[in-house]
Amino acid sequence: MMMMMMMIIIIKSISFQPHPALYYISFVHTVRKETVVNKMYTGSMRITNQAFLESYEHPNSTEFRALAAQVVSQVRGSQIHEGSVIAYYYSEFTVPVELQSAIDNAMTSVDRLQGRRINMTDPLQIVNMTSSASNDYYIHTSNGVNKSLMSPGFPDLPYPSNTFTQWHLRSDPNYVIKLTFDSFSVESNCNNDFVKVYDSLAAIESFLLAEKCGHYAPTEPLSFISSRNVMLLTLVTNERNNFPGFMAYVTQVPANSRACGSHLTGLKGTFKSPEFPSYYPPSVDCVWTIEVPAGKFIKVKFLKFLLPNTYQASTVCLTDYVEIEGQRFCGEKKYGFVVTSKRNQLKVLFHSDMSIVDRGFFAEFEAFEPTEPCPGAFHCQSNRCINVKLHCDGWDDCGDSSDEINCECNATQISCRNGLCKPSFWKCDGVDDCEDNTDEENCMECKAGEFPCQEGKCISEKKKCDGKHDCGDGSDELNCQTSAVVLCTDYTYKCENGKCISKLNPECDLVVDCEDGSDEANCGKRSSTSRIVGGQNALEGEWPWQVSLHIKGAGHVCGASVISNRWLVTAAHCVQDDSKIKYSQPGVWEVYLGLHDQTRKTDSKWTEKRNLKNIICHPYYNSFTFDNDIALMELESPVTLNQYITPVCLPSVTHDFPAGKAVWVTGWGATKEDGYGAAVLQKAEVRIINSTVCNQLMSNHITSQMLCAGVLTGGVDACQGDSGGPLSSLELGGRYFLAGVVSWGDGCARRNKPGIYTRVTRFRGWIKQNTGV
Ligand code: 4AZ
Repeated sequence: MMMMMMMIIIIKSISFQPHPALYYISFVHTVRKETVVNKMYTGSMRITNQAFLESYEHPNSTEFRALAAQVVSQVRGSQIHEGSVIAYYYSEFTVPVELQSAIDNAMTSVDRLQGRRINMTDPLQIVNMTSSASNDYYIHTSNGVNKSLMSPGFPDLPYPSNTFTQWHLRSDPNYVIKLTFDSFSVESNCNNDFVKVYDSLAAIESFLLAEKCGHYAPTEPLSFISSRNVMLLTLVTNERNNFPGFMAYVTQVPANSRACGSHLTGLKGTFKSPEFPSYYPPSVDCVWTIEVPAGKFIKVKFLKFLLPNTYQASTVCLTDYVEIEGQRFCGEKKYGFVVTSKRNQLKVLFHSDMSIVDRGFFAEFEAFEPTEPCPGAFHCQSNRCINVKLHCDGWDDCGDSSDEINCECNATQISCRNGLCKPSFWKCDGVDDCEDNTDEENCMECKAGEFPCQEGKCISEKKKCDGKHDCGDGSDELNCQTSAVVLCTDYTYKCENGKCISKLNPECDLVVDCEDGSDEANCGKRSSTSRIVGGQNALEGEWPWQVSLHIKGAGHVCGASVISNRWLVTAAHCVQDDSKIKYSQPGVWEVYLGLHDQTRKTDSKWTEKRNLKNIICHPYYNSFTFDNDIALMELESPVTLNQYITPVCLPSVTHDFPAGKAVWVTGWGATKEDGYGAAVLQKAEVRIINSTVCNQLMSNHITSQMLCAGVLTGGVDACQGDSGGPLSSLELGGRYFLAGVVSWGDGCARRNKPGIYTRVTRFRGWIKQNTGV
């Protein structure tokens, strides 16, 4: 496969002063605005006889410079001639006003060169050369003035294809610029569309503060501060997948507000990097001196820590770091860390260099008695203090497993060979919990020549896949490659002609198993290639069966899944009346299909809003036990199915979603227990959990109409607002099936507390009866 990578070459530019502030001053004094004008042009060319080298990512590398020089000389000599490197160029001319149209004509003629015959003797074979004037906006902010800027077309239209737009931002002298994004939604692949923020007035990579793409929820602040009175924002887009874009505002803040650090005293306190949780400014040095009462020691807990580690291969932190007693910390520390000092004074330094910034850190300090580093708690080797109950409970709570070594396992635990103890119900669950596989050994306790049934019985190997249910639990007829026509039972798949086949999950697996082909008919598939708690932003069009159910005038309440152009599946508990709202009445709802971002429900061109004609709640829904938590919704008028609105496949009654299988839960629900809903659709990968194990974990509340899925270590789950939404399972044949409907749980993302879903296979007949789907 041919890789197409990009590089940005500045072909001609006015001479930059090395210091951005000086550059700005010289710009103001040397350019006589009334007689000359700056013209910027951007474009791309494909060089077909060069392989893309890693070093082309780095404009300072010898290879980049050599190729750039070659491109410049060849382009200047008009020797444009066929692909593995795409070079984006950026040309700037300072020309007298009267020559403006002449330069436009000259740059347009560059495009015509692409039609020229390729001269095989040219060192670089260049094709597809395009150029267009870059869109440049110049914004000068002053005291008390918020200036807003938007990507082209925002908020009514997606940003255009193949654009290069620059916003040159300036503030008054002795002020710095603060750029804050209110809304940000750009294609998630930064190789295609991207936004860059520079601490300079021109796109000079050594002043690059950040390159951004994807989506940012309003709960994730995105703002940047310059080191001087200039900043540059650029937007580069390619020909495909145009997204809503962004809106931001620019303000100026006094340059001295960048001062940071302080003297901290007392028994405990907190401190953070400048602007945390937003991005810290470049080129700052902060010092915090912590002093606790004499005789006590200091512990500093970094609860959040996000610093770039630009030189990944390097063990030393060279660019941005926190330094304590000569030790430097950088990079992203997902679980935080603790530093202790055996003195009552401690100096914490924070350094950011001139480029690439991140969100920084948030830390707590506290004094402790030298004899008691963790009063009343267990002291980890990592210096963390944890609740004593977590010691030897099978979970790594210290972050370095020091709470799980040298433990004596109790009766409810497995003794792993490596000395760890793990809960017994993790034995033989298909996951190596011991990390030395002890818990997954000797799981098949049948004799040679015998087949172990799922529920423990052993039968002769010969009886497997013979079309008869010898195990009694159907497991001997699962995973059979053949599709013999057999007697219809609870475990067989029924073709539309009434005949039954023995093969497991035959529908939509790209193999015709039924004589009438009915197992391969009516399959939905998403065409996109491309919170849930612990999830991440979904890509636009990634889950095109996801629906947002709104109560008119109140907003998002529940999720649902598209199963045809007029029917949705949701949870019965979403449509139960309460004293204020008649949730069971179609008239109170409005539903959004093809929605990605809740804040853009009215202006996204891929979103369809519908009223409801009918709601069918399962007649046996039990509001105490949540048994049969499923309902159907009929749209008032059908929707046109497309890339953003596609039905999910419905699994047959016998479709098996085995324990351990990775599946996806999606929704706009709370991103933490008792938290707020997400603006952008969230997705999280969870695993199907064995029902017996789940029933033990959920105090015997799991019925056979429920399916459990989650991550038992905690941190990833569906939550309030995700209810009714899909649990999607990718099956053989590349299609997603609706394994579950988000139903209930004990809180959200708690450990050993899986999410509980309605088991859709149990309702296949009921859905067909009521909808015809
Ligand atoms: C809810 O209230 C809810 N953790 C949905 C799912 C879960 C918990 C609560 C599962 O809609």
